[in-house]
Amino acid sequence: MFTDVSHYAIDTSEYINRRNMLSAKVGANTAVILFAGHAPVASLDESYPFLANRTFYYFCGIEQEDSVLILTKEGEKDLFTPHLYIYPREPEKEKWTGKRLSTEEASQISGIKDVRVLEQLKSDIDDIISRGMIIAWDESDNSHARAHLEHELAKTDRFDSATDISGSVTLLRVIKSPAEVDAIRTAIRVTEECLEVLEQNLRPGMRECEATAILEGEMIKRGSLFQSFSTIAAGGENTLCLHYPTPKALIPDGAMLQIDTGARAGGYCSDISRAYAVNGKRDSRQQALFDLICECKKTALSAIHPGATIESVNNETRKTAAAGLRELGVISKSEPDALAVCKNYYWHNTLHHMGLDVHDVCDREMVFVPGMVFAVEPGIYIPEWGFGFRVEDDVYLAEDGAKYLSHPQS
Ligand SMILES: [Mn+2]
Repeated sequence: MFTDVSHYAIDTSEYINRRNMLSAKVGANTAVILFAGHAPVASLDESYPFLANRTFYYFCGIEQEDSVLILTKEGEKDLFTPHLYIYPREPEKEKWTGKRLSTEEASQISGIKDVRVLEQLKSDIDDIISRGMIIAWDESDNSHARAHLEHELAKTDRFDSATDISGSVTLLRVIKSPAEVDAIRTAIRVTEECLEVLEQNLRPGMRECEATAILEGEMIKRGSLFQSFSTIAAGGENTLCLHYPTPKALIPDGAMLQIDTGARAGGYCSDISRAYAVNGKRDSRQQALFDLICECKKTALSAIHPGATIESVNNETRKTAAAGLRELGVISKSEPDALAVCKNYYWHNTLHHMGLDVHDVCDREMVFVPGMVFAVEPGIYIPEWGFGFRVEDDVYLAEDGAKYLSHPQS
């Protein structure tokens, strides 16, 4: 039996909690307006797949195009009154694009009693503006819908009072609740099952995209129709391209295969990178680099503690990388500034926050506190050797330090 996440969902009480937590950070007489957004057009009548704006989703759990969430805080009230706007059921349209949520279903998912049809949105927003309420929105949302509201608001005298809530939202989203950690753990379990299938099918001469197909096929089979991002599969020298976009090459005997992939569960991401010897046995250089990267991961894990920052973890990990590269002779023993030269081999950050977005919202200066979840991915790339890679695992920050959520590769 494998893990099936096709119906994995976070409990409604989570969304209610989150709205209540946000209401404590917003002043009186305010209307927070958040948009699900619309799938971008690829060409003519073909669109890219739709994924709701993650901040919108965070506060209501609705994954349906063009939906809008308005949270109003009127008079002396402490808590928001939430209003959700969705398309009405339309059997003719649903013949083409599938079943839409009924107001009852949307209400059940989100815990919002007041679910209205989108036709009402414009007059409701006009009413909010005419009552002199402060408009609050997420300025990191680049959707057409928000641009349109900005345009409309610019015609009134209310524009200058509009406030950005993205900072407050970030403070909520970076701390994961137990239910969120459970969703992430489930997404990781799916990814690990799929990686196991891939490992059983690795063989010299296979094409990179066959690895992609195995992983993404196995994820879809388990109900992760959406992955955290497009899987990266790069063999041999192609491992020197971090976001290698054209996995068409054959992977020769003796080469390494870099995999960077992640399933979703309940909208939550996982993000795991593995470095495989395609013939099942690492040669001495491959093994040496693998060992060094694992050493870097150990350093990173002990550097991730309450009070640390992205920068402090980067600095500690780079020291381990620089010392190891000198040991391997990649950086000359006579080099006076191994740390500076290490930048030629250590190209990217060691870690990033992970949640509803794979590179989750954060403030880079933010000091780590318990409850944060990170993908930790030290990577070393050695053009002189013709390959490089990263090994990535996901961790949870507890009071007493970082704990693995995934099972590290050995
Ligand atoms: Mn990552």
